[in-house]
Amino acid sequence: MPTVAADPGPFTFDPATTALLVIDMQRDFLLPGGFGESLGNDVAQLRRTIEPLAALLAAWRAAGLRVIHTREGHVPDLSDCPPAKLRRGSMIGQPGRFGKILIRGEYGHDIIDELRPLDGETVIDKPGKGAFYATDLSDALKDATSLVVTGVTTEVCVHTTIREANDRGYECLVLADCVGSYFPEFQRVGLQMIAAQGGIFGWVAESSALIKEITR
Ligand code: TIU
Repeated sequence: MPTVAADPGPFTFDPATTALLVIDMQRDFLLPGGFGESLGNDVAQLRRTIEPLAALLAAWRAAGLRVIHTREGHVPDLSDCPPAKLRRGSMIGQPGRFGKILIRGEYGHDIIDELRPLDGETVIDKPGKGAFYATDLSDALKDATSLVVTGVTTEVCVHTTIREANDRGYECLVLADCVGSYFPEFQRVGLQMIAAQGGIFGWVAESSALIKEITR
């Protein structure tokens, strides 16, 4: 079985029961001039994940392995958005440069062109930060026992999803160069939190270490 050099130790996985999760690589979070940037965030901090993630996706697909994409967003009438989220999420549902912000069907809600899902790949639409809450992700994962976790943002949707996955019994490998935060400090500490205490939430590795194992 492939074994990846990782922190806090080697991560061994069975490719047949491992899925690659690509979390919320949406235009609203990543495009210059979009929602994320309009909140004062530096989208370059997220955009550095695009190239390594595209390379990983190419290798993962070439190996015939499973890919699941997620998108954070809400139905147009916002009936799936808790009022508390709406109050603090301020701009959700408001018109933005790329359509209504975080609303399903809008241009900005969809995944960036560089990482467009292929036909047959599952796309999970989620109303929350975690990908398991109010979605059918558990069913979509079928017999998977391990997850390779990528996407944005490290301390928000990636962390929430990893924590949910842990409580459901999945082993998680998080790829440091394929997850991004608007805040460099949160990126650093967010990754440390995953591997601390002997891997309290999972393992952290670079994508090159995983690619090496799946292209042997
Ligand atoms: N996908 C995700 O992380 N949603 C967020 O709202 N992230 C922020 O960092 N704001």
